[in-house]
Amino acid sequence: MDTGKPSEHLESVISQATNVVVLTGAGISAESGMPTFRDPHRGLWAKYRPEELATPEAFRRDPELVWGWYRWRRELATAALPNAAHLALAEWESTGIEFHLVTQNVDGLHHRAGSRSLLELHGNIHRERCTREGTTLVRHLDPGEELPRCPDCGAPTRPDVVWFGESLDPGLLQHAFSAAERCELLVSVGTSSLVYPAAALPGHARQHGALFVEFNTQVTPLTSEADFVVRGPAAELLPRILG
Ligand code: BJW
Repeated sequence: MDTGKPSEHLESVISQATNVVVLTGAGISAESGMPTFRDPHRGLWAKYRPEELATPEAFRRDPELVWGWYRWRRELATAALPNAAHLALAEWESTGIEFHLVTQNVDGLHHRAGSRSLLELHGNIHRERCTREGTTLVRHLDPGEELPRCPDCGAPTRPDVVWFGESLDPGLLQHAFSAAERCELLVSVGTSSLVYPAAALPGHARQHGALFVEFNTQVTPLTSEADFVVRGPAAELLPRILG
């Protein structure tokens, strides 16, 4: 573990905290085999253009292409297993402290690890949403199937995720920011802290008096604001420090 700032008190800060918000990103699922977005070699955006796959315009232009990509990612997520970092967060929540897990991930691995106080800010890849009625559903999709359609009204469905330029669910966002205002410790894990509004959560918590801890393999734009930095793979270091 290489800590960018003094870390001798981190374990005691964590063990004494009674009101915690954890913000996670794709890095926490990396050791489950899920690709991150912005890794320069293996990241999704190194191989695919977000404008062609993760915007409402892209879906209007070519829904088959977008659905093909999401079906592939859905299969990856289904085959993946929660890793030691997902499990450590679920265990932390189970100690009974005031705990909110805010994730940008759509892979469903936190839920499968047992986390319950979970806010999925960018949606869930296992859900579809009717483009006409806005209703959501979870069902198996066969790989060769044509464009999925709503079983009630027949309109095309889309992945129930938040694309660039789309608003996040206002209720979820309000819940996350209000939890950040009240917490004494905000821990970010495996996010590049580039995508807003999620990236504003640590700053919001700090403005309201919280300490901020960052777990990441790399420096991010928020590293210099962190009270503690834990540099290295989350599945190894998070369980060790929460231990
Ligand atoms: C490890 C590790 C290991 C690796 N252990 N660590 C304010 C300012 C500037 C811009 C905006 C703003 N407000 C809105 C915007 C526009 C836009 C935005 O933020 N753009 C920026 C890129 C500049 N935001 C939006 O459009 C949002 N909507 C919105 O704000 O609506 C209102 C509005 C609209 C337009 C204008 C103004 C207001 C919506 C954002 C939706 C993001 N959608 C995606 C796809 C979701 C569906 C899907 O999965 O397919 O969400 S994009 C992608 O990025 C995905 C992620 O959730 C998100 C964040 O990525 P994340 O999780 O941080 O992953 P990476 O890959 O970036 O980072 C991984 C990190 O892990 C790295 O740091 C590694 O080092 C680390 N790591 N292995 C620990 N083992």
